Amino acid sequence: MALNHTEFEKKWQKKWEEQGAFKAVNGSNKPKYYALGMFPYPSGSGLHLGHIASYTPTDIMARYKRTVGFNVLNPMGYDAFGLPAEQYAIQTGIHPAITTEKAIASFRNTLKSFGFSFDWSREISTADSKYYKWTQFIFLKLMERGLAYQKEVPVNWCPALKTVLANDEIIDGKSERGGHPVIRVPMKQWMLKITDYAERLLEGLDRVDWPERTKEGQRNWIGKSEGARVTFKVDGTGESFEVFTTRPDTLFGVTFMVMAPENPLVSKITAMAHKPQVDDYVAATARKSEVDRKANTEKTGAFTGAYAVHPITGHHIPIWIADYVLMDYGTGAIMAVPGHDARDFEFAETFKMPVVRVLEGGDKLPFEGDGTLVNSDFLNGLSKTAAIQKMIQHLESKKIGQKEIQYKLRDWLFSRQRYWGEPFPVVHFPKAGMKGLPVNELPLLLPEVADYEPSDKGEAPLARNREWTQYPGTAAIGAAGEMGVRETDTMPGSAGSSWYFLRYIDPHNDNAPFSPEAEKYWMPVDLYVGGPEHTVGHLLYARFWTKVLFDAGLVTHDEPFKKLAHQGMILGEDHQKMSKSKNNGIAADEVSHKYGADALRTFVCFMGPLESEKPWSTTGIEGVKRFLDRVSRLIVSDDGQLIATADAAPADIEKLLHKTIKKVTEDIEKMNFNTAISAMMILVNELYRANVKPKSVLKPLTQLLMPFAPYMAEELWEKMGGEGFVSLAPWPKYDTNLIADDTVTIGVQVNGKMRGTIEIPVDASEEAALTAAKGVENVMAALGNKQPDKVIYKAGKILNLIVK
Ligand code: ANZ
Repeated sequence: MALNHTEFEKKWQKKWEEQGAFKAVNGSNKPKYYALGMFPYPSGSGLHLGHIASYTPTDIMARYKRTVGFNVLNPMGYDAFGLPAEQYAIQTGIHPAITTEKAIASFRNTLKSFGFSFDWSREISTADSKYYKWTQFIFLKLMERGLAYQKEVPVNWCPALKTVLANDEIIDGKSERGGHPVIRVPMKQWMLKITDYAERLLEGLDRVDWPERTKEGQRNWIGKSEGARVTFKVDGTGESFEVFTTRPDTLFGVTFMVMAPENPLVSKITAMAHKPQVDDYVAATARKSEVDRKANTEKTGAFTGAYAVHPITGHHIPIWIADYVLMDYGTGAIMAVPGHDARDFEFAETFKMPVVRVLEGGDKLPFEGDGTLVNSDFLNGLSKTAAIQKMIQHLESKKIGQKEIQYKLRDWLFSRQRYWGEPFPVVHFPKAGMKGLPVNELPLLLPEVADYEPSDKGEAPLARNREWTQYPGTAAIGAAGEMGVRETDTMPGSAGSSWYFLRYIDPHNDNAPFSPEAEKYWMPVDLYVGGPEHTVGHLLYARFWTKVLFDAGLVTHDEPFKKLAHQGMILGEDHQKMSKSKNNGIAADEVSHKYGADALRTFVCFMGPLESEKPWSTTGIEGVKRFLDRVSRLIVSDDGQLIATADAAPADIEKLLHKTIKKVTEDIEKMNFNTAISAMMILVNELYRANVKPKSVLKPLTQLLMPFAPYMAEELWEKMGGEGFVSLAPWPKYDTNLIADDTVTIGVQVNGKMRGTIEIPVDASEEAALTAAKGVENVMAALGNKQPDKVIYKAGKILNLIVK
């Protein structure tokens, strides 16, 4: 029997809390470190392993940084508005606030049991009016700056569910939940002008330490395209229209034009004889979801009977409509160049349209690569890049077009016809128009309603509390003597989460969302950890709001998250994604009851590199548990007596201790937690082999273990007479003299090309060198994850691996 975790977990939780061990200090002169895990949605189904996998790394960093002299902020809260609580309210009639409060209480308990070193005095909930007061305040700032507006936009409306659905909630034109048909209907919605920030959202990515694929994900989502706008006249009418093209060099290859079916010009230019087909096609398109339209299916379309005039050659070009052209990108119309664009080519094949080559290259058309211009008048002989420049100059000088930059990014649809969200602090007056509430009327509390269900027509539940919606205007807001109607939509879940990291820094401030001093000191977040699924949602919105607050002079940092890391998903033991239907789920609290929070925390780190997917393994956690028990057995006997000794450590053990301190320290700094744990395991094995239990080694070992297994570390530290909390004891230092002499850093080559370095003992065996090299990601990649066919090793000099 080693130490029993159920006995001491509660004890240390209580002590940490009573003594405020993890309180972050505002107004400290120490350097700061702000570690943040993405706050959870407090669902009824409780905390899952993914949460543990995300909060453990931030906690390790927070715990480590405290012991090396930082004032650490490691807060926790709840993203508490959202659909599930509301759905539950619809079914049961229980107010979502009650359900949410219950879920939060359960989350809080579970989170506490894992020993995370959160500063609980800073806990927040986005559904708390003390919090959402400031979400509403920030919305007013957006409104003041012209970044919030209302617009009729086509939304995915599901009549059966009576709600608007996001694109990813629709599969094959049907709702993911229930399989009900979804249609596109125009509805008045709040939009936030994130598109105004497209360029700055791109630029800022160059200044943050984020995983490259996440940055790339945001770049693609923002989707910057450089090209030109070109004007075409419609033959025989006074009308003209513009197209956006990234390939103005191909203007001589245009053989037809295509407009989005929703383009308002379509009805004006369609010839009488073609009206029936065009109308049919427009109606058919309206029934399609955006996802289906973007899917690369068979090309369909209809001819309008109208012709455009080529701005240079004067040729007449037929104008078609087709759903592969989208209304909300560019100008909602394109010039089609089937010779050099695959989609236009397919369309031309389907409708038997001419295809003209204007660039040389490729053995058949369409040819989408680079080449020399042909059949193109004054562009002939130029390269693609040069031709683009020359054409833009030509268009500008003749005033038939200009250089243009387009972004794929769309404005952010910011309203829901729902109950459980922040009410908009906005009133609509018949004459004075739309007005924001004065700040002293915030928070605008969510009113009581008779039922939570949205109506058939998309009318929001709040609209049914008629008394609440009435708002008598005042001179102060420029609507004296008028009766106004409150906005009855609510904000989406992503509102509260777009700034919560700023509230933690000053969570009890009733006069401002946060103080300028707190912002200057604490921001930006030094380490943010969460799932990669937030790449283009939350992470982009949070950056946008931060930039708006920066422009409003409320913050001094315009990028909120300096370093970002994603925890890899924990898979079931069957290597599949955990899911109810596969019944392969692992409940975090069950595991921690059985093996202890320390074992679970250590195991999620030991399973593999932070960012990679890792399958759960019961034998794995048992192994980690055994390791922790082995550590405690070096220090206390089964009946709880101290058995670690005051003897000096043998020289080789002492050396190994210092190497271990170095390795663990460096690994934690790099968030290579699995290798840090291996290093400690080696030290423990050596202690057993040498059959010694010197406190001079075991105390620092306990310190190294503290970020991973904090409860046990406290308990053992106390037994060994350590001073105060091991959680706050200064991190052990290593003696460079003790480790300097016998290790070298040597280069590792794969097929003669340098791929990385390893640090190994001067006299390390070939086998040891090879093992170390396999821990270097670049080397493994160059080996294609295969065994080398030949190994050339010169001890202390170089390791060269040959693969055929
Ligand atoms: C002529 C052309 C020739 C084009 C060629 C491409 C290749 P990205 O890079 O994604 O910005 N386009 C423009 N607006 C569109 C819309 N609303 N719906 C669908 N397609 C649209 O793509 C820009 C290109 O996509 C534009 O350049 C246009 O086709 C098309 F060899 O113009 B291109």
